[in-house]
Amino acid sequence: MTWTLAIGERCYSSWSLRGWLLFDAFGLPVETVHAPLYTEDFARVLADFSPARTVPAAKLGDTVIWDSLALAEELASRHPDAGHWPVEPKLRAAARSMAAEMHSGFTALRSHCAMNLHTAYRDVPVPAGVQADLDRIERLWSQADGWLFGSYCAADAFFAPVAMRIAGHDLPVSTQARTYVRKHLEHPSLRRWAALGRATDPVLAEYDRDWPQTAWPEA
Ligand SMILES: N[C@@H](CCC(=O)N[C@@H](CS)C(=O)NCC(=O)O)C(=O)O
Repeated sequence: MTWTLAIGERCYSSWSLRGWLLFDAFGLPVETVHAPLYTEDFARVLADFSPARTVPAAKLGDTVIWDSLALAEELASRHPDAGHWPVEPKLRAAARSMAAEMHSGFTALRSHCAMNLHTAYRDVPVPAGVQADLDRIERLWSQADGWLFGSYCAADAFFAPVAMRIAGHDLPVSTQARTYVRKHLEHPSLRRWAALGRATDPVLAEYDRDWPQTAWPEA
């Protein structure tokens, strides 16, 4: 039996990207069903994933997981060798903390700079709240030597859409943070997700901004 994952539009749904990476980047098979954001079909698709009301929502038989952090933990429990968390307890605790902090925070950055894999912007203003979020992200990423904890883990999957926000808005970050963003741009799962999204997603006007547009950074 294979997991089914309800996702929104790949170019825009950052939580869907996290959920899908928790399968694809860890070698776990998953089938996707599309729940189109901002349409009546969204609720119709999610009716099969009750009581989920957001994407991602995962289903295996009559088991449903309707939150990305719960998905990370449940997949890690069910597939202990997949590598969702570092094995070393101190690193594992830090990785879980990072994923949880991302899951519950960075609201200024998230609301100012939506993930948009169709369109990249430049000369984006950086209000104080967004700068504070970037400062915190720099602090958390400062230990990264390659991926955050050596091998790609769930904390990296949680920060993948943050990296896409920084890349797609050309936000001012350190050279080290840029290197980490580039690792995400080059990750095979991320590249496949972005290519599929760009090929199949409509451009959603809700995500248009007045900032000057630029080419999406090449991986
Ligand atoms: N806490 C949830 C957040 C999921 C979420 O907010 N997903 C958005 C799409 S990126 C959604 O489904 N929005 C539709 C809605 O809220 O009606 C998680 O971690 O999975």
